[in-house]
Amino acid sequence: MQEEENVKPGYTADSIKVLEGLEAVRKRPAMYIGDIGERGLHHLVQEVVDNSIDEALAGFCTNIHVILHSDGSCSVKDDGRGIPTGPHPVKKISALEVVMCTLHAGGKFDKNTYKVSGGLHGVGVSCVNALSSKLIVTVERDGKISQQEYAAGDPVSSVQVIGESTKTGTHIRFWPDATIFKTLEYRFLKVSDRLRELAFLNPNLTIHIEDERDGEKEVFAFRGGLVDFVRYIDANATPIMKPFMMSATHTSEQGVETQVEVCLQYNTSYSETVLSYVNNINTVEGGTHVSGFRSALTRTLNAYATANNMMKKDTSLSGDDFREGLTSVISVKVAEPQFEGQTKTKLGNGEIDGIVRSIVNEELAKCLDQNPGAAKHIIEKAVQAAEARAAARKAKDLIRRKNALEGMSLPGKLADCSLRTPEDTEIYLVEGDSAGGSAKQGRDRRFQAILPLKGKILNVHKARLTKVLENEEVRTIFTAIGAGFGDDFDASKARYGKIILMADADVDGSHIRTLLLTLFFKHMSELINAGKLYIAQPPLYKIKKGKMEQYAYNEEEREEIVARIRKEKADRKASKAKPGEEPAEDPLDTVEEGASADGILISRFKGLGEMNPDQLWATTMNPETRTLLQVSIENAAEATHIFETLMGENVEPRRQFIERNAQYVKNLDV
Ligand code: 0RA
Repeated sequence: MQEEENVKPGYTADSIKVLEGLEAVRKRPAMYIGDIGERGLHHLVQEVVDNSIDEALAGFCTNIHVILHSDGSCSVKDDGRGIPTGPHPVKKISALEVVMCTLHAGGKFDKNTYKVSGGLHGVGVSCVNALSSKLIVTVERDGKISQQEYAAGDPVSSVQVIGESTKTGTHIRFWPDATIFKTLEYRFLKVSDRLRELAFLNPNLTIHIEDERDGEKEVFAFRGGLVDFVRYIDANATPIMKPFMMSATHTSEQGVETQVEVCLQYNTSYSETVLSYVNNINTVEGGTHVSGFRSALTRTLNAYATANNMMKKDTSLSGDDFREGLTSVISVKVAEPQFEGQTKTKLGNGEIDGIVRSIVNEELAKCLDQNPGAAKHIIEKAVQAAEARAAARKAKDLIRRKNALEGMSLPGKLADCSLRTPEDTEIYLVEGDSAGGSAKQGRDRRFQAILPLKGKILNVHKARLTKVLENEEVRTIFTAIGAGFGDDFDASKARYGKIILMADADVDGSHIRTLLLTLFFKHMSELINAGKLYIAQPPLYKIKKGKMEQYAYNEEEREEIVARIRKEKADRKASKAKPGEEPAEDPLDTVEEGASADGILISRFKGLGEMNPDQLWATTMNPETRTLLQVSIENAAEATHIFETLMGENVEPRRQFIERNAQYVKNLDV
């Protein structure tokens, strides 16, 4: 602990500053962890796990145990070196207390041991402490077991030695503060998806997760690293080769190391999946590591094809030709990553482009030479892609020309809104002509546009871009949104601020929703990342009692409403039961046909078409009263795996997936 940049001398003055620091986190939590909803809550686990991962990256930790406890707390235990517990040279108090109670003190005492560290989260475990009503840290180190407890970031006691141990490690258990978070409920899948991803990216680690609430458990250990990752993503694809694994470490003249790992595989599909990571963070917006990989891929494959006389003379294959059916994972460990872009998930370091490019050029050439069979399949596939692309260009030109001819004409069946400012407007993609009709009548035409879709749209997962663009329904969607397609797609050109998918709550509806989600995920993911894609939530039930009509969006709400009506009725009875007086007619007394004994009629909405325009407006379209689900890609790796399972070629894994996840995808039928 030589560095003092985080801990300035002067005990009294500094301890005041420390207090201020954590107070600031409690005052403005969103500034540190993004938000105070479900995302922020999960960010806390992420932050503690990241610290353990840092220990693993430094080479000292191989096991991490995460437990979601029944009392709402969460614990993370690792077998790293343990947070130092001795007295801090300057502050005199235990270093453990400094780490836990000082903003950004984290693991930065000893910079040299941390070659890399997760850059995006990295707010420090002290933030987790500040936002927990209670936190207990237990450290095994130097033969002792030490422990300290905190409340809202303040120590409740000094560091206590509670026993002896020959092991080392850190165990942090925290209780998220109910006065800060809007929800305290952890979601097993959300935590485990991220832990699985971390286990793929760090092959020496074994990560355990256990949910004490229902006993669910998982152990993630992928000694094959990125090779296992690529196989997982492509679990339901049909590969045309074994994965190519490339890895090397670059050392600069100043001795700064950059570790590059890339794994790729081609399958029989036409779509591309590239997942990229910098220091274990998913770089959704790509960056210099991805561009370096792309240029190396194009260059090396072209060079190989030319050298082996696999192409016509004087032709060359483009980058796009090598993207069809490609699944790849790029993981780099960078000493000082610069994150850019809208969501700070784009790597900006210029030097990484060249580093990745030269490593992939060299390593890929080796893979190709050692696997001539696979190389042949790749080149053949790219040649086919080039031919298809030439055809696609014609189809695209056709649409462009058509658009130009008809003066950028919009689809005939689009009922557009009158406002022209995208940020104020929304478009509903509505399943079926009859629901489309109701929506057109029920909408507020100033800012709501309606595009009715008829029947099932193309499964874009199985089709090549040419086919996608030939599909009338899909083309209509692209045209109405107006942000272009393929390489020319630009989310900022979208004609509407919100794109809302509205489909029935039945089997057909969920099929259409899945097809539409696939289309957006594969071809308009920028719109999802910009938070512009939504799913409308029509009610499931209508509860009728006399002249009163109410809507429920789930079973729980339905029961609440029924209970309330019964109570109101009972109250009314009690208040008006004056002796000798004939009771006035209670609107709640009229008995409906098909109603239960107490006159409450519950009907289940089967489709949007069952609602008249006013009902549709009141329940599903009026911004004042509706609920919209915002679509987000929380975990790109998992999303890809799931889409592959749901939309891919093989039926059996899809059946297995639906069976296993029946509780989560109740309405999903594909
Ligand atoms: C500060 C310094 C050192 C390690 C750590 C913190 C550390 C923090 C966490 C949080 C969770 N698990 C952790 N493991 C370690 C370096 C210690 C040394 O030099 O021995």
